[in-house]
Amino acid sequence: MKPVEDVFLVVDVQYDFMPGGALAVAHGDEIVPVINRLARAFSHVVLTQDWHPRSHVSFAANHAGLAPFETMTLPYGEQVLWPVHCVQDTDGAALHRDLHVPQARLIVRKGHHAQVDSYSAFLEADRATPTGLAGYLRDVGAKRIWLAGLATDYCVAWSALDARAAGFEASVIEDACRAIDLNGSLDKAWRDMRAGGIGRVRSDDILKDIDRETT
Ligand code: VGL
Ligand code: ZN
Repeated sequence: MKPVEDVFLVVDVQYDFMPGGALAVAHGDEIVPVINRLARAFSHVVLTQDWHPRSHVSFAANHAGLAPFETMTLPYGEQVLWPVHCVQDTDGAALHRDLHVPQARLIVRKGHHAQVDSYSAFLEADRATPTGLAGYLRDVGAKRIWLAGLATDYCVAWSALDARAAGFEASVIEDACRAIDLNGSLDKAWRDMRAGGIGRVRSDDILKDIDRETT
């Protein structure tokens, strides 16, 4: 078991990001059993949930003449326009039913402000509005954040970079993530994360330590 200073941050394991979902991430469902296995190594788990009002500024449908995956400039910068996804209290916004992490003690819902997106679990896209997660993690004495979930190149990468900026060590468990990969976004995300001092590990690296302890 990892010490209590280690927090497993499981990002956006929601139906709309699964194959067949509104903003499907290829093979997104394959990470669910990997995350369930990894969760055994952590006493402290936090989940995130993308959670938008239907009027959300990131939805192409809310901008006449623009289509999903085009971009537009908003007051806080460039915004990719997405298909309508993870609308508050819809089935698509629900966490995958096969995700079994009973000890998870906090679910951070993000993207709830209609005019601001939030890929990051820490800071909204205006780069100014905190979600409260950094304060929570500091309060509970967290030091290292281990990230998994969807999508590698958006919500996972932004959360990892912001975890680091907030003063935590951060590592992404690459086989417990899947990417959207829009216009080279996945390569860029890994480059940015490497430059930002984010670790890149595989689930086996974590699980073999655990198995050694229990055998
Ligand atoms: C995400 C795009 C829009 C994600 C969320 O979870 O990576 N990507 N909203
Ligand atoms: Zn979203």
